[in-house]
Amino acid sequence: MARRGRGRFITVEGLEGAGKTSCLEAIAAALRMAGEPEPLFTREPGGTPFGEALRSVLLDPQYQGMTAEAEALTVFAARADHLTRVIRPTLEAGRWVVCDRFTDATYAYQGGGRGLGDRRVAELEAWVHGGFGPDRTLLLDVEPDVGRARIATRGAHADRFEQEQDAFFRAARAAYHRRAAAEPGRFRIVDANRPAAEVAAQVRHEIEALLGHGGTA
Ligand code: T5A
Repeated sequence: MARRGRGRFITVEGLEGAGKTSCLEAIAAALRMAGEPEPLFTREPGGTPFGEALRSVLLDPQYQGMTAEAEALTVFAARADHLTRVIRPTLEAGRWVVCDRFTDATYAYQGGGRGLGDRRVAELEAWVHGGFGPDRTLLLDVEPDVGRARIATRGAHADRFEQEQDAFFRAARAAYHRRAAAEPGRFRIVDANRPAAEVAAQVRHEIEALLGHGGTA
């Protein structure tokens, strides 16, 4: 039997409440319809026991005041473990990986929101994953107020990032837009201010289009 080629690496990005978690089911449905094996769904920060432990620290409001540098290094420490132990081996085995946030989130939140700038993030990116990156990134673009209102209906305590002010999220969103403009071949922007069914329909369409361009690499 012919060995399957490398799987595709899909990332989903956007601000809090954009609907990233909700859109994972739309991605799964599109792949199922196309007869692709179930992808590996994972997330950042997280995806390994070590990464999930660092996620708990990063989201914990008791660490309010963590420096931007410490935050970026912690995110990349989790990512190094995730890439080596989960993402790369899964792709090499021919399976798709769908990741809820990846390095574009570091450009948005630490580079933009915290003001660390692109250069520092790019240095860490070069060290941790070099030229490796997603095949397709779906940016669920939402107004910060719209996303915030959705999160508020959950009634859960705000995590360390959710406690940030509007200026932080506006800067993160602007950084996402710069990333998308710089790499139009990789990014697809989905207007996530619309009703969930419309967002899911566009997400399915984007995955079908990707499959139409060769499916498994
Ligand atoms: N982070 C992460 C960094 O700072 N740097 C990094 O490098 C990385 C990788 C992770 C945090 O870490 C930071 C960013 C984050 O602050 P997280 O929990 O993974 O936190 O991310 P969140 O964005 O906080 O996840 P959320 O669950 O809050 O947002 P989602 O996943 O975008 O939204 P979702 O799908 O859970 O939906 C939220 C609610 O809105 C409803 C849903 O039903 C749900 O109730 N909803 C809609 N309602 C109306 N219309 C729509 N279109 C809707 N879509 C969803």
